[in-house]
Amino acid sequence: MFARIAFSSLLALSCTTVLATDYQVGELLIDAPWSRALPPNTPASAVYFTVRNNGLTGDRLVGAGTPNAAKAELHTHVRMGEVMRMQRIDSLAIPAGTAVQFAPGGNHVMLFDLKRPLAAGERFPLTLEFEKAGKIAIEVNVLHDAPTPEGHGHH
Ligand SMILES: [Cu+2]
Repeated sequence: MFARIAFSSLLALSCTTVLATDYQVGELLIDAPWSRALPPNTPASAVYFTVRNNGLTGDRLVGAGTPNAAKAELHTHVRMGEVMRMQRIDSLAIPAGTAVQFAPGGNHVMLFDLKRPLAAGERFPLTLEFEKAGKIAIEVNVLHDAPTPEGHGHH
């Protein structure tokens, strides 16, 4: 039992260092930004992360940009009859005291016309713009798969 606890804290510690790089702007914390590794010539991709709002007032994510793609848009998924389709949104509320997930099948930052392929192990810069907190530059980790839950939630 003790060994198990010790191992999982060690794991959490190493994940925090390697994967779950946190970024802070004002009262907002951006956690573990990642993007899926893609074959060369894939035209579009998506970036995922978590935004925690530790403040007492709500904020909104209003834009994103990266030198790695011609265009970045905020997207979410909406149900259209039987299927979930992604849809562009102008902004997304980050209410006070909540953590808003950007994840496959849900909210994401969509990247169009990638300037170069995204290979696993690489990182690329992304700027997020919030209505109140302003802009923050983060680094996106390119991974084969979504980070494991152990990489999150240890804050
Ligand atoms: Cu999309």
